[in-house]
Amino acid sequence: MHLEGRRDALIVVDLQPDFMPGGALAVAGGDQIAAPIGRLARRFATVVATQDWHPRGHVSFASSHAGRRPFESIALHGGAQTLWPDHCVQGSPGARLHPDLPDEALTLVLRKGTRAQVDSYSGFVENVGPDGTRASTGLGAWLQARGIERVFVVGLARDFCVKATALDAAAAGLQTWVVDDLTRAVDPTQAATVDAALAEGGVRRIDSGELS
Ligand code: VGL
Ligand code: ZN
Repeated sequence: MHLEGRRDALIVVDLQPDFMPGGALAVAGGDQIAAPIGRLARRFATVVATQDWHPRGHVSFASSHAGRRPFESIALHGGAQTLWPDHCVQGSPGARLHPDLPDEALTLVLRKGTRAQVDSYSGFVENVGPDGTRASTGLGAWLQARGIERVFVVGLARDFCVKATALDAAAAGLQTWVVDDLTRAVDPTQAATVDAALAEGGVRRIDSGELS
């Protein structure tokens, strides 16, 4: 596939130390994709980096719910919320963007999950909030205002924020690819389920070696 600067954007999802080995919510192999994503970013004229950026005591943290453990699920705002170890706390080292992501190549850094009572896996639309709706982050309109028609999604984690971001990009009318070799999953054993959801949502998959 031939990249076209005018209409293509790279979306780098949550490339942050807390999602890498040694981090608070470590994703196996997360560190292996940082340098190649950094190199790929230099080839795009439009690069959006999402940054998970939670206040202390965030509703997605198991530590915020008495008696709950990480990776349990609770009912929240009429939906289901997985509980996580404390991660990507605003201003903490684990919440920084990975240094292999060249700052000068980033067009937009979009912080998400910033509201204490609402999580956001997707860079486009938050998870369900207290009013029962999902709030837009504005990213779809931002991309459309720049004439972006196609987006390529990389980063962490494939089964949560990459999946949600790609599905919402496709739902926003963008032609959407997940660049498979530049993602890693929290639970790789569920890959078939994630792949089916992506296909169902109209998201295509590609390897970085196919981009020219
Ligand atoms: C993510 C769980 C909690 C992700 C973020 O980036 O996939 N997963 N917060
Ligand atoms: Zn998070």
